[in-house]
Amino acid sequence: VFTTTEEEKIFNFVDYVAEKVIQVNEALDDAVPLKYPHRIHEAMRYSLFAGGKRIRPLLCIAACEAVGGHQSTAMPAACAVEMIHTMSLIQDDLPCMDNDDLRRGKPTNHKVYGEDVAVLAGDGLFILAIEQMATATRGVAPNRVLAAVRELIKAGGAEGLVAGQAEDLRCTGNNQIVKLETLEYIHLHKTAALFEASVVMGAIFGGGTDEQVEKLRIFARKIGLLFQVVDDILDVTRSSEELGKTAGKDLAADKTTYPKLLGLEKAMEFAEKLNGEATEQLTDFDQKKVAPLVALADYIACRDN
Ligand code: GRG
Repeated sequence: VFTTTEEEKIFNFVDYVAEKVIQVNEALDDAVPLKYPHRIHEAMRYSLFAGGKRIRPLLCIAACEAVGGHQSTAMPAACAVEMIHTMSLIQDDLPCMDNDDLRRGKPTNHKVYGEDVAVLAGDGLFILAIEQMATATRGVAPNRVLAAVRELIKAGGAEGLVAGQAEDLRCTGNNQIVKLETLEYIHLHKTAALFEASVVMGAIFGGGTDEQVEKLRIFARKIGLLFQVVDDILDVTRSSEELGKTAGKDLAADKTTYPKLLGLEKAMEFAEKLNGEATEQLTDFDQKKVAPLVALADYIACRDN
């Protein structure tokens, strides 16, 4: 929605996302060119351009802008976080992990390139992400670059994604029902950690104060958890929608979910509470500048895929 002058422009989320996704895709295209050896770079690009929603880069850019920064300073971090996300999906799909044939409706990386190349493609993306952060960032004080690199590494490693995945694997199978605290631990590490790194890195590169960075950190953790609670709710609602059309396969049958532990209504209330607590962190910010973050939180709360 637009009015006459640029100042009066009302925030339009759809246009914002469309524009930023194009810019992120261009930056990723530049960051991961198809070069020698071709097969490994092709495999890296295959998963990177397989239709991801780009939520983490969008959060990174929106956080940078929320503290008054320009997106160009956050773009290397936005690309880096998408590379780490992509590598984690490639690894998650491997036969030794979830053994999935499809991701985003397309054959998984190892189905197309073989397990050996898929592992290397993941490794290549992980290392390139760190290189991006260290070399592509322009005009940012070295202590900020270092702080951001630390955030990303922490989110990826055994205090983040790796910890969440390890705990998830430990709790999977044999129809185990895990405790609420364990479920929360898994989601905070598998999902919220990278949301947190995305937002915190954006705020660091945007020149945010320590206080702003910490508020945005809490915001990101809340919406990271919210993302998973909504995912669990969608599993249930999609399953019951499918009941009419198919034999009624329960999409969430073999895993513990928030609706399973809390009931659907309480899970929905929890999602609402998380969204409220997240946006509460943004009250002291310039409301025009945080509009994209607020809209992203609402999108995460209300998404249907
Ligand atoms: C980082 C060294 C290292 C290892 C990775 C395999 C692994 C360890 C972690 C798995 C992490 C994982 C699969 C988390 C799930 C995260 C998640 C919520 C995925 C879906 O995110 P969307 O919906 O995905 O943003 P799109 O498809 O839009 O990109």
